[in-house]
Order: sequence, then structure tokens, then C-alpha cells
Amino acid sequence: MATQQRRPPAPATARPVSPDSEAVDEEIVLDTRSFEPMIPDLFTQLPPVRDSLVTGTSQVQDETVGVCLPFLSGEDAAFEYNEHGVPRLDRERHVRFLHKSLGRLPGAFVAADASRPWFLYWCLAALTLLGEDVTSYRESVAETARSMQNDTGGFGGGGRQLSHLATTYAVVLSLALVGGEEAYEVVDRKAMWRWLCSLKQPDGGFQVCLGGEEDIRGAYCAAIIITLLGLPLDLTPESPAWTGDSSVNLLSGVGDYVRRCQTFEGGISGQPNAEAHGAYAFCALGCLALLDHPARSIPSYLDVPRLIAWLSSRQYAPEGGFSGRTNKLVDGCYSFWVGGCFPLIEACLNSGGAGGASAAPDGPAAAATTTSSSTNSRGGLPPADDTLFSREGLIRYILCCCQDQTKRGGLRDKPGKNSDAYHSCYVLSGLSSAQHQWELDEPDAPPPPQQQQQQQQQPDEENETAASSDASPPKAAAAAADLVWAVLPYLEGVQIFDNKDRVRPIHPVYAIPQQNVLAMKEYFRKKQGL
Ligand code: FPP
Ligand code: K
Repeated sequence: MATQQRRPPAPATARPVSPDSEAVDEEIVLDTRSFEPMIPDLFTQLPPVRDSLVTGTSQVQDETVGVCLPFLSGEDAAFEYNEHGVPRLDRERHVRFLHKSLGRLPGAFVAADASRPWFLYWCLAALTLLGEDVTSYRESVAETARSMQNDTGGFGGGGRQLSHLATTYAVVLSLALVGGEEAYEVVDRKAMWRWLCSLKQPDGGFQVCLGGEEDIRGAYCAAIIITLLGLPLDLTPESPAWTGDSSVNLLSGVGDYVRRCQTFEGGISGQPNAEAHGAYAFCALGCLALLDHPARSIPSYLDVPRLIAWLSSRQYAPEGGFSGRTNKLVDGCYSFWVGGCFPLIEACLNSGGAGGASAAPDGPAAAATTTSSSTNSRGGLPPADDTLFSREGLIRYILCCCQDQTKRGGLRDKPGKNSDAYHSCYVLSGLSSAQHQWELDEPDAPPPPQQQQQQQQQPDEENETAASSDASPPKAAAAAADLVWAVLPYLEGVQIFDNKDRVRPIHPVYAIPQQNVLAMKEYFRKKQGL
């Protein structure tokens, strides 16, 4: 999806233009009132190459294109389109929808009771992305979170529910979003640390709850919680992963666990030997970016060219959005789960330290990105200055197809589906990724073991086992989690949306604004100890 021909605006009275006469070109007076919107053909027509075999999969794919095309072609009467054929972001309606979703919900939602922490996170994150101040929810979020915490550590989906890594992740991020001492102090960090130790498995992964399944969501949620709350990495002797060797800790083996989740397709599955899915690709890259500088950790554990090929194959035309897996449909939520992978991949590619993967680029994405000359220091990886996906396509899908056009507001999977809090959060998070550009300083050479030891001891003098001198990934983890990213609005190429439709940037790993991440970490760093 690299370059597309734009249809030129049609003048009111079309007349032949002599190809060899510049003078004629200059004489044309364009009537701006009758411009056809500038929509590249790629987004208004069926793909030129089609498989003639009809299957259930091809039929639902065709139906999906059918429901998206009127929205992508600027023909849906409910929207007002700009000159690029793109509707504006309807902030007011989305904000109203999200505030409403934080209130009392209709009876049918009782089935989603165990996901109440998720509703908090989705709504607060989406409101934040839209520029709303959510600190007014501080007291109520703190109170709700308190009712969900277990004495044995972690948060359940509600009072008297079993603690789960996903609900705990959602509560901790919600507390970070509302911010402030009252929110931070809700968390019983000592119990949390013990509970996390009880979920840590000998193969490096985490069970999502005591006795529950082990998958890559668990590892990502745990790594986020550990680093945001500044928890010690030491294992308790009760941990299933405890060996007595103090260099084995909460983050040991996570990289290898992630490695085992990369599949033959190049994507990442939820656990080893399962099907690659976009949501798990984000979890995998998030884990690695917390273990060490992504320029080192990502190529150390993953075949990057194959992952890029799989990720960019998730983007479809004419829809412009992403699917979650091979032969499935576009869905607005993958704007983040897949779209959110690209800033991390770019941080990996844009640093000179990315020497780990030496395979020649293969697959469609790699082929599309090998035209630039600056490949030398990159061990055969595609140059990251060539864009790895079509930001324009994704933004078109989001603004044309994912906004509920009725008074309900909110964002959705695709036309014909109802908006909800989950899609509002991840569609807007994906929009944010597409509208910004993130940069990380190149990785420093790893400090010699002696110096590492001192650095590690400083923040937590009580931490007896932290003084191990081995240069394992967990030693780099404290530093990696504290990397500060630089963000800029993405300004390359044609901008198809108005500046006022740019949502707020979010941290590429924590998926909330960087200032909220830094404030929470700083609070617990100053506090010292548990
Ligand atoms: C398939 O659903 C979905 C999955 C296999 C995984 C979904 C996981 C997440 C969205 C989040 C995980 C991350 C964290 C941090 C908890 P489907 O079959 O309905 O959709 P599809 O057809 O698009 O694959
Ligand atoms: K889906």
C-alpha cells in the first residue's frame, strides 16, 4: 500500500487539456464548489486481483467491503465529509457516549460484570485521548478499585471475585489515568508482589489467575503492573518459578516465552503453538520493550522481517483497517492491537543497535520497503523511514467506518455494529498511533556489570537480591521501562484530517499518556520500599 494515484479534482465544466501545452493548464479556473473529494481509487474500488473460489470466508469478506464502501466513498448521508472524503472526528458525541458508559448501565450488562475494571479503563482512556480531564473521577475510581482488591493481592472484576491479571491491569491503568495520591495509595503493593510471584511459571510466562491459563496477555499485564508500581523483581520462595538462584526473578524467561509464541506465519499467538493474532503481537512487543531497549530486545527474540510481513498483511484494501488474523475481517479495535505494534517496530528499526535479526527481508511488507538505500547498519532489516503501513488507509477506516453516525456516538468495529467502550478505546488509541510519530534515543552500550550493580541498588536499598552481577534481561528491565519517548505529530505526506481531529498521544507500551506513566512511577520511586 505504498503509493497511490490520487484522482484529480474535476473542474465544473470538464474540457480537454492538451497534453503538450502548459499554457492551457494555467488557464483552467477551478470551481472549488464542485470538487470531487480526493479519494485514492485504492479505497473506493474492489481489489484488482480476486480469487474466483467462493467460500464462507470470501463471502463475509465481500459483505464487509460492501458495508464499508459507501462510507469510504464519501456517500453516507449521515456524515459531512471534508475535501479528502473524510468525516471530522465527532468529539462531542463520543465524549457524551463515554461519560454515559461510566454511569449506571442497562440490565443486559450484568453478563459483563466481571469486566467492570475494563469498562473503567476503556472509558477513561478514550476520554483522555479525546482531551477530556478525567481527574474528576479520581474519588469514585479509587473507591471502586478498593472494593475490587483482594487481601491476597491483585484486583478481581468486582467485590469477592478472584484476582485476575487482566482486571488488575485495567484497575492499575485506571488509577494511573485519574492520578494522584488518593488513587495510587489504593494499591496494596506488597500483596500485589506476592500474588504476582504466585502466578509466575518456571517457563517464564504468567498464569492469568491462580490455577488459570498461562498466556502472553498474562506476561504483558504483569510486566506493565510490575514496572508501573515499581515492584521488586525478586521471587518469593512460594513462587512456582523459585529456584533459589537469585538471578531468576519475575521477568526472567519472559523473552523466551515471547519467542516461543512466534508462529510459522510470523505473527504471535497467545501461547506457544497456537494461532497468530494481532492482540497478542502487541502484548509480545510490549513485553519486549519493557525488558530492554526495543532495538535490542525485539530482534533478540523475534524474527522481525517475518513479523513485519505478517503485521502489514493485516491491513486490507479497500477498507484500510486491520484484521486480527489471516482470512478474517477488519475490525476497528485492531487499529490499536496491530497499529500499536508499528511504533515499537519503528523504535526497533530506527536504532543502530538492531543487529539481532539478520534474515533477508521477505514477504510483501519487506518487499515494499526495500527501496531506500539506508539499509547498511541494519542487518538486512527494512529501512524504517519508509512507512510500514498506510496511515492514510487506517485513518480513513477509522474516521469513515468506525464512528457511530447516530446521536448515540462512540466508536465501533465496523459499519452495522454498535459502538461500545472497548472499541471506543482501541479505535481512538489506534488513531493516536497513526497520527503521531514516536522516537527513542539509540540504546547505550550495556554498562559493565560493576556499574549495573550500583545502578540497580540505588532505587531500593532494601532489595537484597538485586545485587546479582549477571547481565540478564531483568537487569536491563528497570532501565528499559524508564526510557522516555519523544513524540511528534506525524506530518509526512498528505494529511487527510483537520488538525483539531488529532487525538492525544499515548505511551507506545503503556497505552496511556506518558505523563501519567511517569507520575505514577515517580510516586512509588519516592516512596521506596513496599
Ligand atoms: C479473537 O476474537 C480474539 C482473540 C483471539 C484475542 C483477543 C485479545 C484481546 C483483544 C486483548 C488481549 C490483551 C490484553 C492486554 C488483555 P474473534 O474471533 O471474535 O475476532 P477475529 O475474528 O477478529 O479474530
Ligand atoms: K472481532
